[in-house]
Amino acid sequence: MRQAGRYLPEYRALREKHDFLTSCRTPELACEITLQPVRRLGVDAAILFSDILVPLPGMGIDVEFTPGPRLERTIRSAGDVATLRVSDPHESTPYVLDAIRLLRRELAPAVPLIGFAGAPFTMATYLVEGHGTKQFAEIKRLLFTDSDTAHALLSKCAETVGRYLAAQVEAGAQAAMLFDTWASLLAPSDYREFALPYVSRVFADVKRVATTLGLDVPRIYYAGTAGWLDACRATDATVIGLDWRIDLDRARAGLGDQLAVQGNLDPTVLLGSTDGITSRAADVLRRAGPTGHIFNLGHGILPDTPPDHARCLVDAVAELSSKRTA
Ligand code: 1CP
Repeated sequence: MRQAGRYLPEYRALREKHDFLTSCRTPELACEITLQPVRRLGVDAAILFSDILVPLPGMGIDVEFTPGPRLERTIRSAGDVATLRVSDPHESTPYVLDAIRLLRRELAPAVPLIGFAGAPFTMATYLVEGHGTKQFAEIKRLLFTDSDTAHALLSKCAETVGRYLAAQVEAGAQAAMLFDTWASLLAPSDYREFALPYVSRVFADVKRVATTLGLDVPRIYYAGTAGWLDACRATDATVIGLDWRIDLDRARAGLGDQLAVQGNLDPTVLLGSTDGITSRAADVLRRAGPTGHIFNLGHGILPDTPPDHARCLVDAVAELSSKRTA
């Protein structure tokens, strides 16, 4: 999940001088912010500093962050969908690809770089709602009253996101992660109709480009927690990211043994005592079993997290997992 951000004084210091979008659009700044948690926490992997909504201006919709996203206009009709472009990442987001190339030079070879994008359904949710929401009334209204327009919108999102994530792999990202934060609000049958086929399309693009390059790039699908978790087997992901609302042993029972899992510590645990952090981390590791698990928080780190507590977690996971494999 997000490992950079406001909980780090060095992030706040940079953000005093540069706004969020400027930080995303300037390869040197995006590179520096990506490296901040790697240096301070000693994590095993880096996640590119950017946002899932960075490709929207290329599709024809401006966005500002206050700090949550606000879109210049919404997409709610067939006519609106017709105004959206399928963007070429080399033209619309060259700075993301430059940041990746820069990071591959700056990161130690043992620290892989995770590239990411928003999954089509989650992107479509922002396009229809225009901002973050708790109700999701407009996106659901579109799905249930005009499913043809919803599919046309999801197709454009899938094509844009597929090209975007595949271009990140071409530029040097060593894993490709899709965030489908809002798909968990769908009933299983709606998930199968409106989200799953478009996730598969994006991962097909990633797989094709990786195969052409002779690379085996993990495809990580962040599903949060959802009633349709077993359907994730059909997404063509190789890893499923989970939040904390499901125990990993139970999640595995639904996912089968072909998929690795990622997650699933509640980030709020980092606000508590260091003893509590260590014992919760041990519980996640115990339920995950000895292989096929990438330890991670179940969602983004909270702004008032003490950086020392994040470091304590990384150290505890390193120690507990070295004991486990010893
Ligand atoms: O390590 C990192 O910092 C990675 C960078 C990263 C990622 C992976 C950011 C930076 N955002 C994201 C993903 C993201 N963005 C998701 C999927 C994961 C999740 O569920 O959180 C979503 C839904 C967004 C949309 C978004 N952008 C939100 C969510 C809330 C809402 O109102 O809908 C927010 C707050 C943003 C802005 C943003 N993105 C990233 C940061 C550090 C921030 C805060 C901006 C700031 O510091 O001013």
